[in-house]
Amino acid sequence: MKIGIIGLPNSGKTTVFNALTRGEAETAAFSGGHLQINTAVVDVPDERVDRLSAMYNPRRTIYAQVTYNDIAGMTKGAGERGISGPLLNAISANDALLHVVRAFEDPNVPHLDDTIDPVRDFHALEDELVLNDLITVEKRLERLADELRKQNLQKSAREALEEEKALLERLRDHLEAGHPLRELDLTPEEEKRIRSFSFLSQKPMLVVINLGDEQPEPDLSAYRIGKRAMITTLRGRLEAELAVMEPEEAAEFLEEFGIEEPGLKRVIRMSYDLLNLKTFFTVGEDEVRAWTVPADATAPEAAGAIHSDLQRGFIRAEVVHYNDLIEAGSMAEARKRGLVRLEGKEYVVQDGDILSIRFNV
Ligand SMILES: Nc1nc2c(ncn2[C@@H]2O[C@H](COP(=O)(O)OP(=O)(O)O)[C@@H](O)[C@H]2O)c(=O)[nH]1
Ligand SMILES: [Mg+2]
Repeated sequence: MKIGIIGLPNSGKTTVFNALTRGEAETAAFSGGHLQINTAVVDVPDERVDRLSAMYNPRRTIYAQVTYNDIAGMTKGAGERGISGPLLNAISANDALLHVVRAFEDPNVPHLDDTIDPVRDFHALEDELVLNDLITVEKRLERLADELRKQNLQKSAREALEEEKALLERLRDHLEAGHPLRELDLTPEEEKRIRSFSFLSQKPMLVVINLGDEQPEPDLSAYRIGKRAMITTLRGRLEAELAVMEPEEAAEFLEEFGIEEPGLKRVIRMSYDLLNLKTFFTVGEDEVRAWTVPADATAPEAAGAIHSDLQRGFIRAEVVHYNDLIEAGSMAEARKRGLVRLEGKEYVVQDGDILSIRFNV
């Protein structure tokens, strides 16, 4: 699972990246427009894993993970010409986007437009994504028109082209109205048809408003946030400093600024939830572990996430839901109460299921 951090220059992308990853990548007040990427893998905070780990006291505890890519090089106006190839590839390689928007004031950090206006900046970058996709769609529609003018087309080939044309025209109308593609409901077949285009505005997005250290929480209703998008705030610089402190020092710091809990946990959790995946767990003395699977995964597919042998030789899954296990207090008690079930190949795994796979290879 990869999340690309995008935003205008000096919005605080690298700072937010450092906060999320406890990293120390170089930030710069005068970063050039060139492409540069920082990458780090981060554990997704999950109190269910914490509690399971406390219950089993295993040798290893493994959380779900996400990869953050801090992608520099996005500028205003890029969409008019189409975003450059390497930058486009760097952004489209992600499953979701985290869009950092500058709200902090600092005369030492220049802004392209001189004034600080996060609502303007958010919509400017969103427009770039939409415009970039629109250019891609229009290019493809021109090609399709050329193809369809050919006389000697087979009937089936013509039908396929006509179908693609109809779909792309729908996308074009949506984009021309200024809406990102993530807000358009598509069937799984339609999704598949357009997957290879890697449309930027189709990716789920978390908008992070980057606040100054003591800036009050802004009104978020001024931002147009549609389907498959979420918005939150983060005190980027403060969180980045906090992220690399020793626990004692961090506690003092939190108290000084009147913060209950670091915001980075919330942001990591939100960016993971955005991907619309499910988490299941495996437990034991050796290892307590969170696994990530697509929302419609069946028990054998979940087994396959652990090891391909487990999917190939899948017989049954022993399933107890996390909530049931916690309520029962132990696996033995959950069994006694009949909360541990055997499920077959058709079973669709639920978020929070604890699985034990029976297999034979
Ligand atoms: N005052 C203040 N400065 C910040 C904040 N976040 C980032 N900066 C500064 O803004 C400059 C650009 O930040 P950076 O993370 O490199 O931005 P990027 O170009 O989007 O990666 C750096 O000098 C940061 O220290 C913040 O919340 N408050
Ligand atoms: Mg940067």
